[in-house]
Amino acid sequence: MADLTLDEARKEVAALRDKLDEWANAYYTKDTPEVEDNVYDKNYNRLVQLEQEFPQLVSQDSITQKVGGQIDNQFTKVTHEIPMLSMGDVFSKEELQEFDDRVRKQIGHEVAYNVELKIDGLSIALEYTDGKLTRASTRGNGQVGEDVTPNAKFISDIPQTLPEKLTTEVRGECYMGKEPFAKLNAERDEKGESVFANPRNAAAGSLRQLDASITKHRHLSTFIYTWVNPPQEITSQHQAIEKMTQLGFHTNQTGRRIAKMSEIFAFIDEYTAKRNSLDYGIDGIVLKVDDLNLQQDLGNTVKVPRWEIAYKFPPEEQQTVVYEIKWTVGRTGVVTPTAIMDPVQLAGTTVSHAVLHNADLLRQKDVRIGDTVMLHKAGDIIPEISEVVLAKRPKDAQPYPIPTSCPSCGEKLIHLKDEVALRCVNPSCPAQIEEGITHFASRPAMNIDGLGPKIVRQLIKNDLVHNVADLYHLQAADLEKLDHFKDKAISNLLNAINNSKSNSVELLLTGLGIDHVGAKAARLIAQKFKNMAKIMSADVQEVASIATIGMTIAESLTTYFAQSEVVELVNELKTSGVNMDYLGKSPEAVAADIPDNDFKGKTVVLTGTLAHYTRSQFTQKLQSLGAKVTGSVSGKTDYVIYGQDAGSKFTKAQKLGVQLLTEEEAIAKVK
Ligand code: 3B8
Repeated sequence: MADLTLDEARKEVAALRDKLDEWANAYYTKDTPEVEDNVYDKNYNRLVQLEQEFPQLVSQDSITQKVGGQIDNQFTKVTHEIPMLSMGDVFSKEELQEFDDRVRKQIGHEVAYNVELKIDGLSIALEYTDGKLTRASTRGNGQVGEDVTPNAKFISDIPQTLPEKLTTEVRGECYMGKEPFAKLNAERDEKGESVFANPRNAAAGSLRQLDASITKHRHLSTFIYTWVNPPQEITSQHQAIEKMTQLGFHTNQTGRRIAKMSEIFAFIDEYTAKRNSLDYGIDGIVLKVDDLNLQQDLGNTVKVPRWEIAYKFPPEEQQTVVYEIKWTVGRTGVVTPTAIMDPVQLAGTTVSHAVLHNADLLRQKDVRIGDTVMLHKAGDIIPEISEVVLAKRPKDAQPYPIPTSCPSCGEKLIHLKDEVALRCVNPSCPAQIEEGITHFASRPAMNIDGLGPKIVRQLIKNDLVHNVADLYHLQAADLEKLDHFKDKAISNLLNAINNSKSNSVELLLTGLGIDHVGAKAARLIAQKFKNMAKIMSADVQEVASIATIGMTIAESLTTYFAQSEVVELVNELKTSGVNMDYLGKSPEAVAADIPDNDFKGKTVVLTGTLAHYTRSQFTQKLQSLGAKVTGSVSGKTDYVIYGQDAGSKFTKAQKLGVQLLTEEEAIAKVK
């Protein structure tokens, strides 16, 4: 950064402030965040860093000079006699160590901290007069908040009266648990209403309702963590928590008084791992100097207390540079952009590609070639670009053009009905045919060894195949036309194609590449109907009556087979000798062959990240032992096997009393 000129810094600061103001406004007053928290934090910290480096750029209206968010003028205002500060935060253990170094230096000796979970909600202040709840308010901008007293009356864990006639104020976090959050969003989605991006926003949107009866139905909770004016005999944070608990406040019981930094780091590791299995969201750990007198000695800066700090969990994100945007045509003609980037390590894997899903998203995120982008993993798995780092955009970067014609066949691209997807609807588009045939030959489908994308491309280019049925007409003389394709390779491929004729029908069904009908659905359908003729004449209801098959699959299947070209294609395959019957062994017959073991006949669910096997390896192993591996936990589940970062399935298993096994315990049983 030292190499930035003042002029460059001024530009970057202005851009950061614009962006942060907009995001903060969306976050605080509309309760609809536009970016992930970590993106906001990164940008905010960058602005702080620049303002430190270039103090002449600090201005009163910079977001760094305000506390918290904007206040909304629809609510009655509440002035906080004692400001509601926010916390300073750090993002690494090193910075946490530096915080402890500063504290010890200022105090002159070792100190003990009360270590608490950082609940992901919004701050709330509760004032009691003679033991009665008289006012509840939000933080607002720290000085002035909003009066939410009527709303607080509908939060069941907030005591309306205290067992002692105290006139006092406590503060804490108002949050929505993961389950009520999921339920609320499901209901909203069903009604066609917008869903909340995260529990924090759902909590804010539910508390800050002018019509308090809405709050009543939202299942909010609180964790109270600060006693603003405790009685004399309370001398530490942990005592304050204990006494507030006795007074009937809902407090978080995971807090611990710890003096050693090594133990604090262990606490962090413990909750980094347990984070997903808690019933409520946390985004870090809070360290508070436990002794209230020492807290006073340390005091506050203008913005944050000096005696406490928040350690935020590491955002699993990375910066990298986009050097190409590639458009690919899928099996169904959908044309999608993929950003190709300098490879980076991200949450355990090397990532160089990020699918942008559709042209709209590319336009919205305005990703340009040469741009530096922030990458994270959606759902912990799929690499996704969170945003472009505008400060690093090359001066000559141009908005990326959205193609109007198919990159493969050149036909005009269209939007079907109300789809966002761009589509090539040319049925003879080579890219679509190539994808379709490659899929047909792939391992989960007809499993034709040696028929990968390269060979398929050549077959199409040489006009040897136009659809999957043509594969079965190929002769040795045809294959001689392919590059570097000699006798041995030719006979191997012809053999593989010939062998595929005797596959059980579910593989053919998978290979046809019907929307939504993957290998699993195909197997279930084939098991039920036994042969292709019956599958083709099945009606929607019959298909949907299969357990775990829904209307989407059923409708897709029946619509597909209603097309005359499809009927023709299947007939052609049949004439070529492709098997049309279900040959699978019955599950009972398969099970009878398996020797007794702990998993035979059991229903098992895998969750979290496994350390020793991939999900599919472990699933195969369990299936080979006669277990049924399913995706969701219910009363019928016998075991839940969990790895790192197990989430809602783990919690549900605990609730239902399903036996939980660590990956290691499960492996021990398998051996
Ligand atoms: C002082 C103490 C702010 C906070 C605080 O779980 C202050 O203690 C604060 F100025 O915001 N989100 C917590 C949490 C938040 C705060 C806190 N303690 N456990 C939280």
